Formats: sequence, C-alpha cells, structure tokens
Amino acid sequence: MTRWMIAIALTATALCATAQSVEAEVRKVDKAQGKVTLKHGEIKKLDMPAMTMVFKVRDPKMLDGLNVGDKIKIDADKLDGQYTVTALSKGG
Ligand SMILES: [Cu+2]
Repeated sequence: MTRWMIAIALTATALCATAQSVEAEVRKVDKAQGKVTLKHGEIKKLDMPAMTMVFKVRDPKMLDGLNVGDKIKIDADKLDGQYTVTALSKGG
C-alpha cells in the first residue's frame, strides 16, 4: 500500500514538472481577446527569461475565474507565431 502511494506521488510530480512548470502571476485578463498578461518565470522550452508579457490562451474558457494577482502555473508554447498558454492551473 505504502509503495503504491509513493509510486502515485512520484508520477504526479513528474507530470507537474513536464506540464505546468512555469510559475506566473496574473497582471491583466482580456477575455474578449482571449489574452492574458502574465509576469512569468523562466520558460526554458521557449528560451525565454522571466518577464511580464501578453499571451494568447488556447481556449478563452481558461480565463474563467482568473483574477489579477492570482498566482498560477502555466505551460506555454509558440502556436501560429504567437506565444500561447496551453495549460494553466491555479494554486500550484
Ligand atoms: Cu515572456
């Protein structure tokens, strides 16, 4: 039982590390445009240092319940030439 639970925990940690690994803070939410301004940490995948910038979101629904000042974790990619948040989770 204990070994099984450790295996689950390790799997969850690995998934978190590969998926929503970038910490960010919400600065502005633009639902109409499907955009969000984030102060984000380093995004190694995109070779991008920490900064504040505007992202598109893959689905405007991802902005539901998101407020300025929220601390979130994101996964971002460059889609159609635009930096896009592909996954987002609140509260780490
Ligand atoms: Cu950036």
